[in-house]
Amino acid sequence: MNNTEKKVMFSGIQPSGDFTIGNYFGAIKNWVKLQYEFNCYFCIVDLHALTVPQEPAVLRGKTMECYAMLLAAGLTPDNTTLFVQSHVPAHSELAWLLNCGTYMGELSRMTQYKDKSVKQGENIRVALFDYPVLMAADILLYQAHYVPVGDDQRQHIELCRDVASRFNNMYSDTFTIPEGYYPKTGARIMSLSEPTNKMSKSDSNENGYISLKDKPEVIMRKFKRAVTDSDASVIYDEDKKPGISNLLQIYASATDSTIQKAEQECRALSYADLKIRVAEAVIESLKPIQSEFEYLMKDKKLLEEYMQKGAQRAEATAVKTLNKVQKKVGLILRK
Ligand code: AQP
Repeated sequence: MNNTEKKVMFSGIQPSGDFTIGNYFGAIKNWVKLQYEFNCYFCIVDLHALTVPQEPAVLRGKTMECYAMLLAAGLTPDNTTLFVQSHVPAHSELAWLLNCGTYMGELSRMTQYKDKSVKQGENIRVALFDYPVLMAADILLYQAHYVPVGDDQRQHIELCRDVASRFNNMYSDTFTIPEGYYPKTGARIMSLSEPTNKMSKSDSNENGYISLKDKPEVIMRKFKRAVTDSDASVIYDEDKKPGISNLLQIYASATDSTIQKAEQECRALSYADLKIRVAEAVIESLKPIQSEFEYLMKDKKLLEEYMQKGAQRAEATAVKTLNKVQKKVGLILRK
């Protein structure tokens, strides 16, 4: 099947830190499989990262590293349009036009905004409130049928569908109405130090997450410190034993197995041995990615070339959609 016959898929990932095994087992590993089945647009969403304060030089560095990491994890420019969001200005332009048709009330209901704004204290950025509209623009520009996301993004996908349908009804069919794609094998990985919270790359406690760049000795040390419980049985029970359940989930993901099998295999282990077993599996599964990442990071020119080609390919599609929208709302297209 060639790309034009495949359904379109879009997803983005923020360069707000080093990718964690949460990002990898929960999203990136699936993207690598999906790139053969769908016409995929995957994107480093640097504009979304700016919704919270960033150090400019750090953001630039992380954007380059995240791009290299996606290639190292197995996305290939032949099968995926892999690009940086800010390289395609149509994202910001469509976001503005969609803003003109989105209601304050709709955005106020977004739970992620409510959660994240609490962490930001007094000076909450307008962009944090408006983030779901930019996300809608990201998706709609490519006429995406599917958006692989975690459960936490369900509400944002619904908003995107509402905004797109409203536009279609007001002006005539313009946007494909996308659907969330929730892969069965997608794992939700929790923090090692607070296993009731999701593992996050911007966690201020670096013992909470395993970065894809962590060296084997660091991975081992972090797992040895992982919070468990005062019991001694290796049983999967998310409510009563979140720490142990998380370790079993990570082990299952790293060994391409199921939680049931992981539980059977590890049942007789002490907590200390379980931590070592999980750490070794993670170290092993990250080895090829880490060596490919190191290799790619030595050739910035090649990375920039990939970025440029990815952006050109993305832009060719994005501009078509943007121009349609501009015409429909009454703007004169520049000749
Ligand atoms: N802990 C996780 N378990 C499973 N999946 C996860 N994802 C993130 N964390 C986990 C999935 O990774 C994709 C990209 O996420 P993102 O970087 O755009 O934003 P996020 O979900 O906010 O990820 P982080 O790591 O928690 O970033 P920060 O700390 O910057 O907020 C998504 O598909 C997500 O579900």
